[in-house]
Amino acid sequence: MCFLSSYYSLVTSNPAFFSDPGTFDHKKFLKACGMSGQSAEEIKKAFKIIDQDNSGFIEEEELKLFLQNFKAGARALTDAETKTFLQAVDTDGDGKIGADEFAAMVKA
Ligand SMILES: [Ca+2]
Ligand SMILES: [Ca+2]
Repeated sequence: MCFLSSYYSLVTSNPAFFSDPGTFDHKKFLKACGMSGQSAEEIKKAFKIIDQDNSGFIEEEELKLFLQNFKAGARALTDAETKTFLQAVDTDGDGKIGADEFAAMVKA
């Protein structure tokens, strides 16, 4: 995924995201990752990778493991980080992130 192209710079310039609880900021993360410049197709692919059970939504549990999609062995997000992230992205309030909400987040 995109992520792969800018992945190394993301990991090396922001190691705290992956190791230090409480440091995650999805806006900074996506910016560092360079996802906003990705095509709709790339964004869809990224969504599918994060949607591990293929349900068509990123549920809280999948969001929690978000960082592990980028770096093997990365920490899980804390409950507080997961909730903040979810609330910021879940615009229709159903408690999970749909593909359209994901795309809107990436483009924001
Ligand atoms: Ca899912
Ligand atoms: Ca939603």
